[in-house]
Amino acid sequence: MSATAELNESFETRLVPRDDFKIEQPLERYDATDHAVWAQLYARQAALLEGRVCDEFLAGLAKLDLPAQHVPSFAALNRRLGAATGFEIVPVPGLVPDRVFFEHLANRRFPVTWWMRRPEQLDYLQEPDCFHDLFGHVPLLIDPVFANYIEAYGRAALAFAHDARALPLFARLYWYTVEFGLMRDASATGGVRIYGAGIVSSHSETLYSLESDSPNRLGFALERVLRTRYRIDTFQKTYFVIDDFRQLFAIAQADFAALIDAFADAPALAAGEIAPGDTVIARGTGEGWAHEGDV
Ligand code: HBI
Ligand code: FE
Repeated sequence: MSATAELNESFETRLVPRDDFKIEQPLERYDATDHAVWAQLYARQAALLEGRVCDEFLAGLAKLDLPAQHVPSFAALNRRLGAATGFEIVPVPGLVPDRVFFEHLANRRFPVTWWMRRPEQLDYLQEPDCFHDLFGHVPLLIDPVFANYIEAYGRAALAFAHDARALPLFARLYWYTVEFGLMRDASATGGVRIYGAGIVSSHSETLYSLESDSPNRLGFALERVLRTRYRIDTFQKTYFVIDDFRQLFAIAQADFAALIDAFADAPALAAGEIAPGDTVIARGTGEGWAHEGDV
């Protein structure tokens, strides 16, 4: 084998995932476009989030000291994250199998996709990229109560990883909290702030989730959320609003065996539906909603 081929091979093997899908972050693979996309997204979200995102996120962002101008080195962030809550960023090639994902969370490891979206995907992409995973998720892992929720969620989901009926329920809980959650805040315009990473990492959904008349905003109720389908291709039709992160941590201590037995085989609610017993903070107009396509 030539020296070049050998070099290429050792380079490529670092991107081949192990059983836990962990790779090494290939820092030298980021080009000027990747860094420019990071810088553009970072500047746009940092300017937008003040007054719109929960205080814990901004505190975490400051403590993490994310670089504004270039894609961060995960190793540098891990020193600050580890010191705060013992969480560790694990570089991965992209979406990982559910069981692998839950195993990481249960052990206070958070999988972060290494690659950056292209400039033509600034506003929208369906799969997680490095900006979504890092900017969206990692600042809250600095918060001790939220970090405990993520671990507890991972443990609970892992305990039912053998039960195919359980997965849709755990996926809905993750979706409507970690990805698209809102939090009450009497001091905020409209009385709520964002905390879900799918919103925090999206300019347009930040504005839509807080300011649009279209979506429902409902008080969080665990049994309700476990029964509610969601959208992966458009803005959410419904957002669930928590009081604070202590409420989330308490939710993760629920009797999931009983909840799975009660709800796994029951018909689910459509993403935009309002049901008897809901705490309606805002009833959405439904304007612009696609009718088909709930997951
Ligand atoms: N993998 N990298 C990555 N990120 C996720 O958010 C993710 C995943 N694999 C599975 C998964 N999420 C789902 O199991 C949860 O959303 C429930
Ligand atoms: Fe995410």
